[in-house]
Amino acid sequence: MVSISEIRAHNATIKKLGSGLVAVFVGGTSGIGLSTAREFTRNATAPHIYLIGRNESQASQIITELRGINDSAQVSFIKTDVSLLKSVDEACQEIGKKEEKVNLLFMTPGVLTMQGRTETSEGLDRKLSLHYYARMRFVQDLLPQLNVAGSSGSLARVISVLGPGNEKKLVETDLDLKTNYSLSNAAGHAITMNSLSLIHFAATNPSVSFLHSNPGGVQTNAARELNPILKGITSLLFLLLKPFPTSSIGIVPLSESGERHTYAATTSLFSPKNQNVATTGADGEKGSGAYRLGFDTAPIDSKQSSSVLVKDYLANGVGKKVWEHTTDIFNKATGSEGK
Ligand SMILES: *[C@@H]1O[C@H](CO)[C@@H](O)[C@H](O)[C@H]1NC(C)=O
Ligand SMILES: *[C@@H]1O[C@H](CO)[C@@H](O)[C@H](O)[C@H]1NC(C)=O
Ligand SMILES: *[C@@H]1O[C@H](CO)[C@@H](O)[C@H](O)[C@H]1NC(C)=O
Ligand SMILES: CC(=O)N[C@H]1CO[C@H](CO)[C@@H](O)[C@@H]1O
Repeated sequence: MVSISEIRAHNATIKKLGSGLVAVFVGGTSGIGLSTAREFTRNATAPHIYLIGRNESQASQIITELRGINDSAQVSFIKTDVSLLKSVDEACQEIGKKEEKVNLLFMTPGVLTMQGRTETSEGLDRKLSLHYYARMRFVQDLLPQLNVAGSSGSLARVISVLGPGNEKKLVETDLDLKTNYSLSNAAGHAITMNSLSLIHFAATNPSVSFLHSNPGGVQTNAARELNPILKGITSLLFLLLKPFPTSSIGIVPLSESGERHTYAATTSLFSPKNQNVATTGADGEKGSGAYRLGFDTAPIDSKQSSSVLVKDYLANGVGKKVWEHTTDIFNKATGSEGK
């Protein structure tokens, strides 16, 4: 467990990373994305913040708020539905026109829905796309800019906030769950494939680090797409759990989650050169900067069953198979492998 005092002490030193850090927040107009954007803006000097999401009126309030927090910040909003890979490409092209380097790609888009498989116009389940395919497309598209940052010795980091520690066995013959769809399969596939593909990216981009972070139980409005009864139950559950210390049950208040993720986004502890097998918990590849973090902002134990599963999948070629599948999906949806 990284203590909150340690986290705050570190966050007060972010200005040492230099002025003009470029940070892209996908899903940054609500929940953990917004909370992290706030804390990052508070402590960075003249950062360029990009918020990518759908809600323009919400975004304009947030831009005003972030500029109020630090008027040296440049804040831009790119309005798009990121469940479509073609829209991801367009958003990244827009960023690429303005920025030579990207220091941080922070991804939280998602929905908490009880609906079954719901296809986008590109033939992907919307939830699986938001949780996995679209996120990996952002990474792929912004790799040139991330590598410019990393190879000059600056911060270069990707964080996908989902659920390491909860990796599950994959239906290997149906990775995009065309026929084997269930909510539990969709959750498991998104989580396991995030871990495997981030490790894949880390192995081929040695100056960039790739973090898969489990936020623990954080109350966000991802429940907005749930039906009212479930929404009530979710709220009640959070209310009941509130009195317990966060360390015992993994419930992290939203603002603290922002502080924790700002720390994860900027600490040198998770830079590629500090990587070793013991701290990643799953990545057998020495020299790559892939990390799976628990709700306490510490790497997940390598002996945990989920870590063992990831390690086995890497050793048995399943990681490679998942990446080939992902590239195939990219090609079908966009007609190109990306930059
Ligand atoms: C940075 O972060 C620390 C801890 O979260 C906070 O106390 C401080 O006011 C922030 N702002 C600046 C400009 O450092
Ligand atoms: C967009 O944001 C505004 C302001 O926060 C909110 O009132 C509205 O419900 C949001 N719209 C959607 C579709 O989420
Ligand atoms: C996946 O779906 C196919 C076809 O519906 C079925 O035959 C198979 O048993 C399922 N596999 C798993 C692992 O559930
Ligand atoms: C941490 C940091 O750089 N904060 C800045 C926020 O904006 C004001 C006004 O431009 C700067 O003076 C601060 O340094």
